[in-house]
Amino acid sequence: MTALDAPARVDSLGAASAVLRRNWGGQYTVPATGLYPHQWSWDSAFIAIGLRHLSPRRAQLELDSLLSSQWADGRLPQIVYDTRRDDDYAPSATFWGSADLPGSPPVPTTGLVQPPVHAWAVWLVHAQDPAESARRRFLERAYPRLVAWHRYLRERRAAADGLAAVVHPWESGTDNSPLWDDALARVPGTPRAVIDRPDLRHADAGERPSGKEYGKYFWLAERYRDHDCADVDPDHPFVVDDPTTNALWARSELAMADIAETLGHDGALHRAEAARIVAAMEALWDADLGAYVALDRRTGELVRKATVGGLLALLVPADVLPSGRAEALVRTARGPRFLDVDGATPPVMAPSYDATAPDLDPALYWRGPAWFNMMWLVLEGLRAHGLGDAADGYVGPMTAAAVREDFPEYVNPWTGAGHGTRNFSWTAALTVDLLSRTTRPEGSDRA
Ligand code: 2M8
Repeated sequence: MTALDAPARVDSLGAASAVLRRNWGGQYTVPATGLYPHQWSWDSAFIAIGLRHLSPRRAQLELDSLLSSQWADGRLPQIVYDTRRDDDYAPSATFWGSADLPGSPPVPTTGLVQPPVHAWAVWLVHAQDPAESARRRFLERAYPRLVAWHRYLRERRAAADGLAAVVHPWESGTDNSPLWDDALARVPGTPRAVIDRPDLRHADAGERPSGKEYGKYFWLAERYRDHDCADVDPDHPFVVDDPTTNALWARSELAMADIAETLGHDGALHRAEAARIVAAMEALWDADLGAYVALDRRTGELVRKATVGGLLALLVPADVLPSGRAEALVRTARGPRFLDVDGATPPVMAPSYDATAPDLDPALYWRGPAWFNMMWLVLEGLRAHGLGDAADGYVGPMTAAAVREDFPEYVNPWTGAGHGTRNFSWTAALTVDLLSRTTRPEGSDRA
């Protein structure tokens, strides 16, 4: 079980809850008041998963506010802007000018998306307090929006291969992952916009994407915006099937089945869709690495690098995965590339990138450091395959690092030393989730 005794747990829960209270803006929680002063899509989902233990109602509001910023085509935007803070983050709401784009919602947003973890978050929030959820008709409101969101992925982002592609590294949530290096190499780094870097006021430049990467990020964002964010640009240079996005899409379809059945609808279509996505992900399987990788749609080539996102099909039960796949993924997760359970110095948390890769950097953003959302997902994956005790063993050291380092954005996987911004919302929220569940003996293996 956890390394924390009962009083330490109570203190940790208090400290994590205080971060979430400070970052709450009335309708949603900002990821961090300085570095990320708006609403982020997948952050809100992870935050709601923690908030459900503190206030199911606030968790519902968090997701409701994001879902109400949906575009007419179903997309859930990567960022919903607070225009009072438009100078504090780049690219800004002014850069995107979403009001002028067809099908945009009344609130200013980016045109990009982030990984689809929302349906699963909605289900977990509902399941925490079904009576309150029913009273507020939470699922009734969320379900049609989630159906439209997943339809957007299927109809606008999936090609013949049936997998959802990302059109910008920001959409993967794993912005400067080594998975994107080759595709980014053909993206010009010369946007028309002047690149402002308010992020460097809040985080060390050595821990953020480089100026060169930002040039390419802005150029790609401009190109997508200038094509009305319409997903019809045949020459968009960055179109990549991302293992994180697709694994979370499959997991969320299973949650959609639960939501549909709770509402008296047929869940079978969603279960079939989850199976279809998992089958399509075969195109991303790399047997040598024992992980799913990315596929560059512009070259047709696999990007053969193991990242923590390549393990996330573990979130799908073994009977939906191809035979032997769950065992292979568990071996990789617990092997030298990630948790290294038999190694001399196993990490506190799984690194974001293959620990055996010579170019891993344990302090540089998505190129090596461990992230609390990814580790939380890995632990859920281990639990889904009967390894609840092994998963529980990480909770104490992981939450202790979160508290000791003031809820950092990410950490050195081996020392737990904090990096990036502090008082980061999903770190606090997932700390709340892990501690709330492990304090209830009957809850440790349940969502
Ligand atoms: C980071 O991404 C944003 C762009 O979306 C940035 O670097 O400015 C990523 O870690 C992403 O996964 C996260 O959602 C976002 C806000 O926490 O920050």
